[in-house]
This record gives sequence, structure tokens and C-alpha cells, in this order.
Amino acid sequence: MAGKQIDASGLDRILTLEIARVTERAAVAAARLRGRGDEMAADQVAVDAMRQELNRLPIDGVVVIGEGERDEAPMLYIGEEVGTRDGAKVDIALDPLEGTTICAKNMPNSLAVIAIAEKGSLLYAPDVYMEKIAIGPGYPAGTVSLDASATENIQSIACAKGVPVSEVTACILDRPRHARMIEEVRATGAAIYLIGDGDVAGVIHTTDPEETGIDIYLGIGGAPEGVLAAAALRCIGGQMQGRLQLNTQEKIDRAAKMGISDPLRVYSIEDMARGDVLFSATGVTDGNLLKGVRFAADAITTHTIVMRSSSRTVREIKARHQDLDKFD
Ligand code: VTB
Repeated sequence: MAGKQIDASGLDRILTLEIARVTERAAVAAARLRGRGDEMAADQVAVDAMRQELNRLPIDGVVVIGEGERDEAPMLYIGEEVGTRDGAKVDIALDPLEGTTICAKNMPNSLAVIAIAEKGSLLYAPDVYMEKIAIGPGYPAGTVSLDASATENIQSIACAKGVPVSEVTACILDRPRHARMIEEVRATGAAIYLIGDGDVAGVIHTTDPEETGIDIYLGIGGAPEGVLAAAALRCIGGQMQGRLQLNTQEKIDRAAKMGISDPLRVYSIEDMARGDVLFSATGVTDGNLLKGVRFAADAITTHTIVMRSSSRTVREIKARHQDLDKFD
């Protein structure tokens, strides 16, 4: 049966709709715990819910970016086999609750996220930091680069957009490690949209500056989140580069075991997510692009963005779920 589900352009297109159910379900579970101050509990229910739904998909999948190593994560650990096992062999990157802290605080932009790709086509990134830069579609290749300074990148995108630097907004994680970069970006005259967590959303927001107000993502976040963001940009378009922060021998050795021989390598989008890729994200809390889950007496409403690289179709699905039992 393996391979039966693959069509000429990659993964079975039926999965582009099925995948939405997986993030919808995780988002609903997490949303019930919005604003309760309990990150672990919110993450746990999202993991359980995502796993249940994922195991209904007609795929023979392996989690390659997940909740961690098997010994630290009982479910959706790296290497876990998921799906009905009766379908295409695929790699899966997931984050059932991206932005656990923002969900616990009921702040904007926490998401349930998953990417499914043909086997062997996602970067098996260790759980270390990654330096990232991303911009949306429509700019000439090479507009930004990790090898350029923040100032050069901001000036370059302003020039490509045809606006003064003062009309550029950069999204940056609010962390002490970014203090110098924040100062540098502010000195250019550009504005900064600081986020507390959730840089998958931060990167995706660059793809729709009119809606989100964000032109460029800069800074150091998690490498697993980098691969998820790259999978999204493969589908929507845009430019992104990532460089793992392998700054100790232990990290270099760990990465080497995962097949990474050049610790300084700059990864392009295609280096992080090749082949046919499907991506889905459902809003948990309200955000710049996606609304959070709404609970009413007779229905639960979810807002999901689901996309596929081979066709570049980007769908937004607002679902009104009236059979509430399915979320039990
Ligand atoms: C980011 C962000 C995540 O981790 O990748 C960040 O997108 C990086 O790690 O939501 P630090 O928190 O250590 O800076 C998260 O905040 C959560 O893991």
C-alpha cells in the first residue's frame, strides 16, 4: 500500500483537507485552557488531541520534529510512527501548541501547527536555537541575507519595497539576547513588533504585511520552529534563511549524529523543507492572521490556514463544529 496515496505532484491532495482536522482538534483542546496560567496542561491536552487525530490520517508517518526525544516526551516524540500506516510514507513536523506561554497568558498568536512532507524531505533539526531571517513573497531573490547586518537587511527590504526605512516593521522575539539587534534596528528608523513567543507565526506574518503590519522577521528562536516556518513559506512563498546555533561541542556532536556536518551552514527554505509539503495552522488565541477558537453553547468555531507547496494553494478554513462530542 505504501506509495498508493502519492499522486504525480507528490502527496495525496485529500490530505490538504484532512490535515486541517489535526490542527483544529489540537487548537480546540488548548483553547479550553487559555488564560489559566498552566502552560504544561495546555500543551499536554494539545498533544493528546493532535495525536488522536493524526492517527486517523491515511499516512505512514514518522515524527521528525516533535515534542522532544522519546524519554522526555511520552507522545509525539521524535521517531514516533503515526497515522493509519496504510498510506504514503511521510515525515511530520509538529507543534501542537506553538506559544504555550502566550496561550497560558491568553495573549495573541498561539497556534496549533503541523507540516507533512514526503519522506526524507524535512531538515532533521536538533532542538537548539536557530538564527533566522524571513520576508514575504514578491521581493527579488537575495533581498535579505543572514550574512548581512540587520541595518543592511532593513535598508534592502525598504529599497525593494520602495518605501522609506521608517515604513518598515521588523518582528523580533523579546529576549535579552536580541538587545543589541533591537537597538540597531531602531537606529535605522524602522519599527519593531516585539513578540513574547511564537516565532512560527512571526515568520508567517511577513507573508501578508498589509494584514499583519510585519515586513521582516529577524533573530534567534528555536530550530524546530524554524523548520515549521520554512515549510509554511515553501507553500505561500517568501524568502528565509536559518543558521543553527551550534555553539558548544556537545551541540555540534548532537547535530552530527542527526547528519549535520557543517555547523555553520546557512539553510535556505528548500534545505529545510523540500518536495511536496502540506502545512496547517489553527489559531488558539486571536492573532494577526488567524482568529482564536470561539466557544458557544451550540458550536465551536475554528480558523485555520492550510496550504500545499506543489500547487501553492493557500486556504483559509473557518469551521463551525456542531457535533461537540467529537472533541471529547
Ligand atoms: C521561539 C518561539 C517559541 O521558543 O522559537 C522560542 O517561537 C525560542 O526559545 O514559541 P526561547 O524561549 O528560549 O527564547 C518558544 O518561545 C517556545 O518554545
